[in-house]
Amino acid sequence: MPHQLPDLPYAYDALEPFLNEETMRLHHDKHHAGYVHGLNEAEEKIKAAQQSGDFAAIRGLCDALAFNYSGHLFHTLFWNNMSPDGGGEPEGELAAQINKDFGSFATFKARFLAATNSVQGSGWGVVAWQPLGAQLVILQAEKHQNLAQWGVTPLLVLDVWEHAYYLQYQNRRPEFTEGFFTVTNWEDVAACFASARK
Ligand code: MN3
Repeated sequence: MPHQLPDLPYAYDALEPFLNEETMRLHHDKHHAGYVHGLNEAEEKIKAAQQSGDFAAIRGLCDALAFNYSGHLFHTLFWNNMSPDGGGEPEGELAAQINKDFGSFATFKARFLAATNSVQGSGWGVVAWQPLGAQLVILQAEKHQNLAQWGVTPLLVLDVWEHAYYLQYQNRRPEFTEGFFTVTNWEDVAACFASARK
């Protein structure tokens, strides 16, 4: 079964004014769809190379696989991390973990924004659960796959590729990333957090 593009969990214009319909349509229907297509294509080519015994070809194909798989995963998470009913602050165990690892929600937010705003070129800000340290970690991803840590589970991701914001915000990345907190779906992040710790 090839990978499939999931529908957005809300209407294309549901996140306005933070993100307009045109940005969301292009981002989901063209960019995310492109990663799904690239992922399926890479998997097919790897399967064909395995069957023909051309193992030397697989090294290059794995670059495409890592890039497109990570792009598909992050976009799927990103759509669910936002909601027209989002915003505010996390509650419950997620809030307690944030306070434990970062001291306060304000410090967490400031660190996440600093990390995300300083991604070099195209990439993501990432909040992940790191099981070995039993802690939340703030990471950057360059492109989708670089700078990852093995074994961590991403819970919250913020896309700062220019396609995510340039139509509306041009070069004002910090305005876009600050606005993300008006739609953050903390219930979804908390559900991902609970699932990651099982
Ligand atoms: Mn994107």
